[in-house]
Amino acid sequence: MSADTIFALASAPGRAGIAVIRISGDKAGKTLIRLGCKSPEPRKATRATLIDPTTKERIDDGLVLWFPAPRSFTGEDVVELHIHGGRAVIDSVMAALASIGGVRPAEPGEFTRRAFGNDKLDLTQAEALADLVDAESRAQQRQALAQMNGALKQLTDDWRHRLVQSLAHLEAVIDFPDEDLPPEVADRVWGEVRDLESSIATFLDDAHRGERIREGLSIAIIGEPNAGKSSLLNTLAKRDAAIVSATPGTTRDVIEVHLDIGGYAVTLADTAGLRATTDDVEKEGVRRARQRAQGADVRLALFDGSVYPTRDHETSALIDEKTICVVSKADLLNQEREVELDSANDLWPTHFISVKTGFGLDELLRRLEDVIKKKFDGSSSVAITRVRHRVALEECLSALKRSQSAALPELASEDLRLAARALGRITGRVDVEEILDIVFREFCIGK
Ligand SMILES: Nc1nc2c(ncn2[C@@H]2O[C@H](COP(=O)(O)OP(=O)(O)OP(=O)(O)O)[C@@H](O)[C@H]2O)c(=O)[nH]1
Ligand SMILES: [Mg+2]
Repeated sequence: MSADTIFALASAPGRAGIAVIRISGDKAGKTLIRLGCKSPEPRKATRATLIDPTTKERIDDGLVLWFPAPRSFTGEDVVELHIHGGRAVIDSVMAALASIGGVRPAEPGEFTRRAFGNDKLDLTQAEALADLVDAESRAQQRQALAQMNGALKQLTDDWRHRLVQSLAHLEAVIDFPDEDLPPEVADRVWGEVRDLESSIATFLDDAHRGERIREGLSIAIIGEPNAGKSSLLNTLAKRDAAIVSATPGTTRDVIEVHLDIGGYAVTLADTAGLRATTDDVEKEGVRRARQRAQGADVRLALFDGSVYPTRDHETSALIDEKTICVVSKADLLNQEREVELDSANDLWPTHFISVKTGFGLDELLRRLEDVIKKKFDGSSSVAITRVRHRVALEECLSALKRSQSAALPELASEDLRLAARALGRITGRVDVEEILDIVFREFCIGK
């Protein structure tokens, strides 16, 4: 059992109806006594008056929950205090707790780290917990919940189990060459290794869907100066995030807003108008615009409707299969929209919009939704959600490949051992210390 008992505000700081303070460690029960609470029944909400241990003054009237070890989130004795969410109440309860010997405020992620230490969850589940707390879209929420329920853990544990078995069989062949081992043992080992190799390769070939859902899809608006990019961003974001003006070359920096489109988190970026310029600041803006366009999952190429059907070459040159072409200022169009299709290039144009009248905006959003859904088609409930997982799986895969062409059985078995170790790192079974800090650093205090 850990030396210190820790406590932290588990709910968000700031004025609220209720605040929750969590206490974990072997002195958790003692803190209750010091606060004047009679030993409550385990796992039952109990009404209690909290008393300052030094002044004996009443500090709040609230609810107390008592989770004796090991049936608690951390696996240690845990107390939850549900108190009134005012600054003075929270401060006085925290001060009272801090005055008790052997009890101290928790570090970020310390509760979850203790839960991991007591085998209450593995690393992928701890990561999923952080993701669930951060989830902003339904897709992020669904993905985090599946991972928290152990989807990725089960898959990697299963692979690792099969790998360790094959390794054991291979070692038996090496160690007991003269024994009566059935001749097909080695064949079975290599059959299993090939199977694992193809399962892991297929799982890795996922177009980074899980990471995309977690981090959010990136959409960049590009186009010539004055095309109406910033106006479109503001309209989709429903706020004045970017400066709009009739002066071409207004936007210089990349301006990002976060949106939910069809249940998926999206980062929409407004960029500087693309044109050749001698202004150093604008030049840098154009460089950033191009860079952003390059890295985006989807591009919205915006063409100025006031000069339609003329279109600028800088933007046209960037049209590819990831691009949706849009003509702005449809309210100013002096041509019939029927001429919209230029037979020379069927990518051009697709959508007519006006942020002034709202024309075509719903349709554009629907189109974006379709594109995003198509990208995530085939997402299964198990996903690679972090680079850490991907790196480990890639290491595993190359060790499996190496093992099959190893010159000696001893070298092959060493490769299989490395492959199993790489899988073990995903759930935190091996080489744990080096990755623990990375994982738990993502947490805020009280989680
Ligand atoms: N009539 C009309 N004017 C529009 C529409 N959209 C944008 N504008 C106007 O077009 C001008 C340029 O708009 P911005 O959104 O600043 O254009 P931008 O592409 O961000 O321009 P830069 O940042 O300079 O590259 C502004 O005067 C807007 O009011 C529209 O749908 N209809
Ligand atoms: Mg702009």
